[in-house]
Amino acid sequence: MAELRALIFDVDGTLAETEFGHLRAFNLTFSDHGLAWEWSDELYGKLLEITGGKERLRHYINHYQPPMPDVADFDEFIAQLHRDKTDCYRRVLTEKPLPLRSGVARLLREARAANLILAVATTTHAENVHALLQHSLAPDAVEWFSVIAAGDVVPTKKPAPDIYHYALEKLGLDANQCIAFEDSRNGLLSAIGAGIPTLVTPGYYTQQQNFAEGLLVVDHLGEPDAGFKVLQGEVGEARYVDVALLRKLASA
Ligand code: XBP
Ligand code: MG
Repeated sequence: MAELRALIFDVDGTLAETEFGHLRAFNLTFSDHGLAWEWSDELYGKLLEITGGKERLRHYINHYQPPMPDVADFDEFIAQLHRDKTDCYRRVLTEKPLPLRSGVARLLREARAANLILAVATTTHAENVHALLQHSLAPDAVEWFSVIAAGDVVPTKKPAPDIYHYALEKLGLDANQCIAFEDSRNGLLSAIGAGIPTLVTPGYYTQQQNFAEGLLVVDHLGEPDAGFKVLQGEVGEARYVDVALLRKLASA
């Protein structure tokens, strides 16, 4: 690998367990629209196979055939539901900020201090990323990131590599100058599809998935006083993910 220049982060499940907030926002929106739909935690775990909120709604309607209102324009129905869900999700994040996962804030601060470039590559809407960064990290945290590649800027969502190709192009870097951070198989496939070595921190909905292609798999990034558990890969003496470990992994 070349010299490490940038860290590219997935958002949902990687920076925080945001899917709890997304699920709440979907269900509140269904209820606001008078829809007798309620996604359980178990069903949501299955629906997460489909990345992207609009795509997930469409899949749910097509495969689970819930009671449907009379809609003149199906695409517009999905689009409106999703716009309202995005507004609701941002309210959820603002009213009760979600905690970031262990080690995330520390590593982002260390990476900035070490002059590594920070970027985001996510399936979710950019406004959702901004809300999470502002409320859960720091008021100016959006500015910490040189590139926020999000949502519908590419035609095909993860596991397609498009969003990572887009981020690399905006960064002006090669894949081997970066490390990606993901929590799901779909995310891992997307990042490695673009050639980017990927560190995986599986989360609540993704811990049973296969991460064989990961550069390193740990239960979380960890803190000096609460280290990670290594699930796959070699870390030497390291007990948490820091810039030194990332540089070592990058040069191996
Ligand atoms: C995250 C997702 C997202 C969110 C919903 O996948 O699948 O779709 O659940 O986001 P990843 P939107 O972490 O792999 O990017 O409703 O804003 O689409
Ligand atoms: Mg994710």
